[in-house]
Amino acid sequence: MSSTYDRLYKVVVLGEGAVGKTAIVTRFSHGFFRTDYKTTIGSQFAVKNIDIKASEGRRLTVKLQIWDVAGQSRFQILRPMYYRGASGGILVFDVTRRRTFIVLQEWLDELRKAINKDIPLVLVANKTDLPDRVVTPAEGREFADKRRMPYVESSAKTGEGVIDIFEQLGKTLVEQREEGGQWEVQ
Ligand code: G3D
Ligand code: MG
Repeated sequence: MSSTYDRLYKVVVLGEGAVGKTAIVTRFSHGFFRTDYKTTIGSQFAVKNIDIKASEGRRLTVKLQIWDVAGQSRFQILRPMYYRGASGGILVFDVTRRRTFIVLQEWLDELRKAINKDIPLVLVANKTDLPDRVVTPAEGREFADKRRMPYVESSAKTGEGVIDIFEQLGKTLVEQREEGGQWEVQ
């Protein structure tokens, strides 16, 4: 309770199994990439502070409580529980597997059904370091634009784009609040 921050937000990370959700959260919260972690069981969360530039040149310390929700279908029944109270989300697909892109809308539907409102989300095209990419940047961007979400390309392996994901989300969350939005947890 003693750590200092201006805002606290719960963030959920969504997307099919093996798209890189855990790798992104690990890279962001610990700054490294591991290949040996186990398939996320149920859920777990990481906490990390980021600095966000707010209006009038103010800087805010935003604490993100990031819930890495298990993507496998056998956890489907549990997921709505983890969505509860979320202020924002990160929706991840794997640029080398088209299926993970095609099912994005299902993830949005599941989230909306669980929390009954729209929350700020960032669309993440992950694994851009791999040579066998099949989903183009234009396709990803179009999906995001249609739903008015920021779009970020990332590689949890190289770290490229990872910080950007959370900064974009943090910025959107702060701006929503400044416009009288209702997404803040506390
Ligand atoms: P998930 O949490 O969405 O289920 P994970 O996905 O984070 O467990 O990642 C699934 C696999 O993809 C892991 O490989 C992980 O190392 C790999 N991965 C995640 N992000 C990237 C990335 O940006 N680039 C590359 N090349 N690989 C990535 P393993 O082999 O451990 O199953
Ligand atoms: Mg995982």
